This record gives sequence, C-alpha cells and structure tokens, in this order.
Amino acid sequence: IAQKDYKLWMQYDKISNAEILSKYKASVNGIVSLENSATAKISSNELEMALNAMLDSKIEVKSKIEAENSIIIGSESVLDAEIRTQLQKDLTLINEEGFIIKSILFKNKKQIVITGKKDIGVLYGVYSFLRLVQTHQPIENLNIADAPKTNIRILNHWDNLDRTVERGYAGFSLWNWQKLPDFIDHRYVDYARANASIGINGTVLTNVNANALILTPQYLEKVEALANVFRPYGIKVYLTARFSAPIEIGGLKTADPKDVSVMNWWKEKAKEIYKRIPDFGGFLVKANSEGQPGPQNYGRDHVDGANMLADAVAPFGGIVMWRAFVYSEHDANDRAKQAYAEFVPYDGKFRENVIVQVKNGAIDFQPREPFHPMFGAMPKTPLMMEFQITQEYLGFSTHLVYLPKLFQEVLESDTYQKGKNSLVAKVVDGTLDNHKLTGIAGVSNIGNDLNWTGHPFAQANWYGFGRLAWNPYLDSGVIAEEWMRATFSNDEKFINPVKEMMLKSREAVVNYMTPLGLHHIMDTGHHYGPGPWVSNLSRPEWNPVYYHKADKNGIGFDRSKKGTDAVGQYAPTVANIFDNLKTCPEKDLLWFHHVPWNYKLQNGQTLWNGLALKYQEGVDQVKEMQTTWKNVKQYVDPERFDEVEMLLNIQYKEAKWWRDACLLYFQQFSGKELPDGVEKPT
Ligand code: GCW
Repeated sequence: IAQKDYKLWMQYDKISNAEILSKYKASVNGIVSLENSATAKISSNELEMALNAMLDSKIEVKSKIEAENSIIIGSESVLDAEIRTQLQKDLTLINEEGFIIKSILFKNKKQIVITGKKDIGVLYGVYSFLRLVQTHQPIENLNIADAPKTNIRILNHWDNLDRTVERGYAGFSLWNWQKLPDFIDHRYVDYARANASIGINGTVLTNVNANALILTPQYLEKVEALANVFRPYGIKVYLTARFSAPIEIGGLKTADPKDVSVMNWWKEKAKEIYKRIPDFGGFLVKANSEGQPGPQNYGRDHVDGANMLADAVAPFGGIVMWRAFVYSEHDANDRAKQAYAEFVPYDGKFRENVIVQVKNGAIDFQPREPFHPMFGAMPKTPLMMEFQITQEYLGFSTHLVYLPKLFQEVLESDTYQKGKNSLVAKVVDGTLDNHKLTGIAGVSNIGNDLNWTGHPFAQANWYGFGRLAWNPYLDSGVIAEEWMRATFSNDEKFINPVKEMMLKSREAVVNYMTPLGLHHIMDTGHHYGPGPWVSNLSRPEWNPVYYHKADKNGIGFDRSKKGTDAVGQYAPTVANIFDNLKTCPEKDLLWFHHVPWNYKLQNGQTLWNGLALKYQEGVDQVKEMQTTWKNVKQYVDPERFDEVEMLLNIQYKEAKWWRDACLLYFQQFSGKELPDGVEKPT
C-alpha cells in the first residue's frame, strides 16, 4: 500500500501515451557518465533507473561518448574540451550550484549535455531533466541554464531527541537516535534524495526548543553519521544551539556571551563538531523566546548572543541563523509589533556570518498574515524567510491545503522599502540590499508515516517549498502542476480540476477558519479546531480574545495609527494602505481594524453578514473539493484515492464545525441573525 505514497514525486511511471513515449525513445539512447564522485554516481543511477522505468527500455550507463543521442553528465572540469568550449557562455550564467541542460552537436552527433560547475549542480540538472520527462515536456532542443537564487534552502525539523516532533502530524521523527550511528536506516537516504530532487541543501535536525544533549559527543557521533549520508546529496547538517548549553552540558556557571569561559566553550564545541563534520552548516538559535534561555538572561542582547556564536563557527565557514520570533508577556500591547521593535535597532550590528530568520508574518504562521514588517526594514542585515510547512494552524495533516499559494502571496508582497517593487522575494534572495548570504527555511512536515507527510497532498507542500526556496519567483500554479504530473498523472482530465482544487484550497481554509483578517482563534495550546472564546492560559497574548477583540460594537484588532500603530512599522506607502479603511485590503481588514458589525463591505453586505457568508463559502469550497476528487477517481490508485477521500470528509465536517463555532460565538456580540445562504448550525 505504501509503495505509491512513499515514492513521493518520484513515481517514474512508464509513459503510457505511445506517441510521447516513442519521441522520448528516439531522443535518448544511452547515458554517458564522465565522473566518479559519490554525487556523480547518484546522478547516473537516478538517471538510469528513472529513464528505464519511464521509457520502459534498457538504457545503459557508459563512461565514453559513442552513440548518438546520449545524455552526457559530468561537471565542467570533466567535459571534453570541445564540449566545454561550446558551453563556455552558458557556464557564465550559473553559480556553483547551477546547471546547464543543452542539446549539442558533438562530432556531428546529436547529444544532450547536463553539466554544472560542480557535481551537485549536475545532480540538480539530472532531476530537472527528469522533471521534463515526468511532465511530458519536449526534449529535442534543450537550452536551459538554471541556478538557485538563494544559498540556504533548508528544512527546520522541530524534532526532539525522544523522537516526538513539535507540531508534527506525520508520525515520529525520522532520526532514530537509539540505533545511530551504526544503523543507517534507508529512509535517511530516501530523505536526502527527495530533498536533493527539489534543491534543498540543508537540514536542521533538531527542534529550536530541543535540549542541549544534541551537542554532547555521544550525539555528535550520531549527527556525523547522518551528515555522511546526506553529504553526497548536497545537504549540509545544522543543529540548534540551546543558549544555556555551556551550563547544562559544559559544567559552567553561566552562559553569558561576554564571559570568556563561555566564548571559549563554544569555540571548543565548534572545533569538536567540525572535526567530525568538516562541512557542518552552523547553528539555528531560538533565544529569549517562549521561555528559551538567551543572552538577555545575562543583561546582554541578541547581537551579543548571535555574534558570540558566529565567532565560534566563523573559522570553519559556519553560519548562525538567529531567529527573530520573539514576543514578551511584559509588553503585550501588540504582539505583532515586538520582533520589529526588538530587532530593527540592531541593523548592521551582526557579524557577516549571521542571518536573522524571520517568520513570514508578525504573529505566527496563520492561514493568512500580512508580510512581516521586518522584511526590507533591516537593509544592513541579511534576513531569511521562515515558512511553516507543517500545518500547525491549518488543520494539521488532516486538511488539504496547498501552501505554496500562501508562500507566493508573501514572497510577492511589496514592502516599498526602496520604492515600488521592493518585493519580499528580493529581500530574501538578497537582491534588494545586495546581500550574499541568503536563505529560506521551512518548518518540516515530515515524520515516519509511510507517506512521509500524513496527508498525501501535504507532500506538495514539501515539494513546493523546495521549488520556491530555489526560485522565490516561481508560480505556485506551475509548481502544483509539476507536482501533480510527477506524483499522480499527466492526464489533463486529472490535472485541470485537481490543480484548481489545490489552488483554491488555501483560500478555503482562510474562509472557514479566519476570514477577513481574523487570526489566532484556534483552540489554545494544540491549535486544532476553533476556539475564539476566553481560554484559561495565563499569558494575555495566548488568549484568542486578545486577537479578535469582538464586542458589542464590532470586531477586529485596531493596529491603525489610532490603535497600536503596528501599521507604522511598514514603509509609509504600505502603512497608509493598511491604515485607511478604504484602502486596506478586505482580506486583512480585521487584522488592522476594529470594525462595526454594520460596516458596509465592498460587496454591499454588512460586516456581520459578510463574515458569516465567508464562513459559509469556506464550507462550500470544501464540498466542491470533495466533488472534484470523486470525479477523478479513475486517474488515481485506489489507496491514495481513498485516503484523500476520507480526509476530505473530515475536512468538510470540520469546516462546518469552524463555521458554526465561530458564528455562534461572535453572534453573542453582534446580536444579529445569520443571513440567508448561511446554513444554521445543527
Ligand atoms: O508557533 C509557535 C509554536 C511553537 C514553536 C514556536 C516557535 C517551536 O506553537 O510550537 O516552537 O512557534 O516557532 O518557536
């Protein structure tokens, strides 16, 4: 049963369309692999295995160019001089991880070359070439130069050492610490392969809330074993560094970043790690956030903490990813303002090998948030994006929600920090402020479930994250289509309706959970299901009523200039748009404004009626998704069909639960009847 699910987007099914198959067969006769590194072997094995499966033929790997129509793979330095000369210009178009796929004539014979500056580029090229075949693209006249636009394309695992996964909904952690380092689960290889196929080049193995044990020799030995598996796939290992580690595992009395013994402890620790893992990536740190220790415990600040760690890894080429996810119960006036307030004054003060990791929005991975005001506001500091692939606030692995749509919405937001067209994507790829250190992190949705991600469609979120990390300007619709063709079917009768379903699914979840800019009204703690009512949690900003502020007059959080002035953290053009009720996009209305129940929406409805109709729309959209899925039954294997069908049934049930719970609750304040068209709660 798990076979299909397990293979993710690398199904490599035999091409059933005879015409397309014969075209491919005519263009591909053999593989010539010019290089012998471990990475090069992965390239040739993958190409051989995938082509033989898809073309249903016996294509062999040779080490010399003989026949026509070979696929020649190898990095720049091992190419025949004549081929290299032909590709000279193309090679100037790519960076160290990029690739060229080109149809050429060599000694009067037609060949396809896949090359790059390094063998890892060739591997990325191989996956890109296979994607062409998987999606039935022509390969007769190839001329592709592609390279990643960001340097660090990384998964953040929130995996604890006891194998539980914080906010993980796909089983337990893949990392079997008990059996490591001697037992190498084949899943580690498959994990690396899947990531390499979408260009992911880094992984943080441990939770940002994890304890310091991971930095002890006993665990570093295990980390080393994983790093050895991942290396040929171009994936570097990173670890979370608990700030108090010098006390907990080092026996020191303090973790003060200005204390010499602390600085030396980290320097020695870095040396120890790099001795085992020479290409260790560096540290990810959550400090002074949600109870985690940090420099502020010693009267120091984020700069002191980050720079101290940065100095420890700098001699070895390591980096520090310092998270900006901070908010304090002592300053709970508006949680959305705190990260900006705390970090922006530090602009320009971090070491060169520090990158500040910022969540996509200022609260916390909601179904919809306006982009984080820090993007574009710290021109002298590299900022990296943190997306959440795991669906903490979006129905766990039960609800079908295609997240690249959300990611794209954030990346293409205009910060206006350097005038029009200062897109978030340009902050992230470094082009806006000319930064070399760039990155995108995604909080992983992977666990040891047979299908990796719990929901078969959640695989698309992992896939799409990788593709957008490679190129933040890609279109989420194009990505969805690639993924569907590689994962399910190339039949247009499948592709068209399912693509539409995927692209609508994000708006559907917004509609049935948090329409019109509502946020953080999930049940407290676990964040599954509705819970807009008062909770018994101690901190005010953990209480859903803090976010919606519904009362007799209306609903919404006034972050306008007259309110908390969170709008003031955006560039003036953006601030004015959000501040003004007339120009504030309705999708963000209640994020920025407290609005009377009878306020007139653009469609002429009152706010109360419009809100209720949005909840209903979300429910209806899930119902449509169910119908769409039923209609494509013949194109999907029975196992995955059934799984998705059952999950959609739950999603429908829960969309109604969300609608009813929220409307009944808010109705106490609005005091109004539900409008026509909204089903009454049963
Ligand atoms: O979203 C919140 C989550 C926590 C998480 C925290 C963070 C890892 O509820 O589970 O902790 O954010 O990002 O640090």
